Parts: sequence; structure tokens; C-alpha cells
Amino acid sequence: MILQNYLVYKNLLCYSLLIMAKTALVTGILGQDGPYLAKLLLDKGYKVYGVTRRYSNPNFENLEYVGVHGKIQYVEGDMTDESSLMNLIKSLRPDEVYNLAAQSFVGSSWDLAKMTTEVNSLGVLYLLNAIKYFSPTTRFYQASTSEMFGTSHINGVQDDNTPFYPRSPYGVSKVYAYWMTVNFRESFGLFTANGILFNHESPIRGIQFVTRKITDGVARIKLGLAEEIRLGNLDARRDWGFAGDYVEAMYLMLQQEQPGDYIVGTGESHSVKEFVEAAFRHVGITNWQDYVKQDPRFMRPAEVPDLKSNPKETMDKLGWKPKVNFDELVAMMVDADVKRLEALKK
Ligand code: NAP
Ligand code: G4F
Repeated sequence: MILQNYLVYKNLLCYSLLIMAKTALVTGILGQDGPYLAKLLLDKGYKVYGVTRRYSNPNFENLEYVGVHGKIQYVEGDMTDESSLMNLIKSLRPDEVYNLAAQSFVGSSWDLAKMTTEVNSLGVLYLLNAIKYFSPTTRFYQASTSEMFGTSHINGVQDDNTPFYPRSPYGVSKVYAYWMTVNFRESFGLFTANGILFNHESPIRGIQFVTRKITDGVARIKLGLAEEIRLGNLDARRDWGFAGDYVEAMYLMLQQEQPGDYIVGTGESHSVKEFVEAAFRHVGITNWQDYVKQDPRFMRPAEVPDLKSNPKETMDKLGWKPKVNFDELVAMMVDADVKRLEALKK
């Protein structure tokens, strides 16, 4: 009898937990931020739907690295295909949508300006329209970026009062998406939030981005697999944080009583050169100049020389702060690349 009651109670509990579980739709699930965000949401009991494009060779490596592949329900959609997004919102009516999908590599955005605009700008309009028509209570997070500030700053930092002055087609495309996100909030009362995130990195950062290119290169040199790293502008400065910390801020933005826009960064900036030095230092190499070659192919038509956040207001409002500092981030990424390459060598 006691056992029977226990089983009934257990089933009821599971059933009500299933009914109560919040649902989140995450675009860009296969990228860097998607897996970290999915892990955080799954840990909080969410049912997570991850949007993937049609692919010939699926690559779930990042999700496997974070340990969430298999726990996510994959659904097909494309930011350039309005009807696919409408169908997803109409059929799932998720509590929260995190729009992380983008052509996110600044360096390619000059050559791929039209595609960058279609994915990063129009795709956001499609998603917002779908929410407006089919699920107006859905809360929406837009992955906005410090790249929108470009050369603009106030006393050397960027915060909520800094005007946008984007320097790349990528930056321009994100400014459109930023304002559409604000406009749908103000026009239709949707709960929409922009997270203006400064650069954030991790062991699953795309290999084209400078931090990962450096840590992969340093690991190869350390293991005798390469002799040099070819880079562009070593003087550019960025406010680099850890992606795992930044997804917490995304989540918190959608839990607030009122929607808003937030700056997310560490408040510290370092040059590419400093990143290179720190990465080589971590594997015991001090003469890094012998291994780094400057290559004009990696210079940009228009550069963003210095990005440094003032995240104070966000920290106060969300009660958020980054946990991983610059040196810890560099060490984490170098160690992960050394480990990965050592395993490949065996
Ligand atoms: P990421 O690694 O480049 O991932 C982007 C994801 O978008 C990829 O999974 C990609 O899918 C997907 N995608 C691209 N085109 C698509 C399309 N047409 N339809 C559906 N999905 C598409 O980027 P991330 O570093 O995780 O960044 C996440 C978001 O934050 C991006 O919007 C980025 O612009 C923004 N952001 C990033 C940073 C940063 O420092 N990481 C800072 C500020 C803002 P495939 O895997 O199929 O190619
Ligand atoms: O790592 P990056 O390519 O990142 P970038 O351009 O700052 O963009 C990233 O951060 C943005 C947020 O601010 C995101 F919105 C965006 O999606 C992306 O995640 O380049 C960083 C800096 C640049 O100044 C670049 O000119 O590093 C410089 N750099 C120097 N040599 C290089 C290289 N960048 C790359 N990718 N490759 C080089 O060889």
C-alpha cells in the first residue's frame, strides 16, 4: 500500500513537473554560446528546443563538449526562411526565445554583406513578427553586440549612453536588429531584451576568431605541430570574458519584471598582443615574437580599435558579474587545445 501510494505520488510529481517545465527555443544552438546556454537552461529544468539548419554533416561537437547533446530537442529552421520561423513559434509557443543565430564573423562580413544582413537583420524581424502574431507572451532575447559601438566611446569606455558607430557590415546588421527588438517592445508591448555583449570566448570558440586561433596555434607550437601563427592587427583591444559566464546574464535578462537592454562585459580590455603573450607564457614560451608573423590578409578594411565596457548598471540590475578573469580564460583555452591536440596525436 505504501509502495503504491509512493508510485502514484511519484508519477503525479513527474507529470506536474512536465507540465510546469518552461520551454526555451534557442537559435544558433551549434555555435559557441548555444551549448553553454542550453546547459544552463537544462540545469534549471527547462525543455530546450535547439534550432539547426539543414545540414549535410551534422556537427554536434560543441554540444558534446558541454555535455548536453542528447538532452536537446532539435528542430529545423533557418533565419533566412520566414515560414520556418513562423512554424516553429506557432507550433511550440515557447516561454522564451534566445536568438543566438548569426553570421557572426566580422572579418567575413564585407564579402558576405548580403547574407550577413539577411541572417542578422531580416531574420530577427521574421522572429519578432512570428512572436507578435502567434505567441505574444513569449519573451525574446536578442544577441546584440559591442561591435555596434565601433569607434564610439565616452572617456574610453562604452556603456548604455554611448551612441552606435558600427564599422563593419556585421555591426550595421546588428544595429538594425537591436532597434527592431526595441521597436517591437515599444510598439506592441512584447517582452524583448537586447544583451549588448562584449567579446566572450571559450574552448569551443570558432577557430577563426582571434583568441581561439591564438590558443590553437600556441598549443600546436608547444606540441611541435606548427612553427608560427599568422595574425593581423596586434594592437586591437577587446574586453574578453568567458562565454559560460555571459549566458547567465542572457537568462537573467528574461527573468526581470520589465524588459530592457543591457551591457555585458568585464570592464577590462587587453590587446591582441597581450593575449598572445599570455598564451605563450602559459606554456612556458617567453620569446613569442619568434613565432608570430603579421599578415596583411588578416587586416580589416575598417577596424574597431578598442572595446571596453562599463557593465556597472547591468551588474546592479541583474545581480550578475563575471567569474573568470583574463588570465584564467587564456589558461582554460590553451589547456583545452593542448589536451585536444594531444588526444589527436595518439
Ligand atoms: P557562433 O559560434 O558563430 O554561432 C552562430 C550560430 O548561428 C551557428 O550555430 C550557426 O549555425 C547559426 N546560424 C548562422 N546562420 C544561420 C541561419 N541562416 N539560420 C539558422 N542558424 C544560423 O556565434 P556565438 O559566438 O555563439 O555568438 C552567438 C550570438 O551572439 C551571435 O548572434 C553573435 O553575433 C552574438 N555575439 C557574440 C559575441 C561573442 O563574443 N561570441 C559577442 C556579442 C554578440 P551553423 O552551426 O549551422 O553554422
Ligand atoms: O576575434 P575577432 O575576430 O572578434 P571581433 O571582430 O571582435 O568580433 C567578435 O566579437 C564581437 C563582439 O565585440 C561579436 F559581436 C562578433 O560576433 C565576434 O564574436 O577579432 C578581434 C580583434 C579584431 O580587432 C581583429 O582585427 O582581433 C584582431 N585580429 C588580429 N589578427 C584578428 C586577427 N582577428 C582574427 N579573427 N584573426 C586574426 O588573425
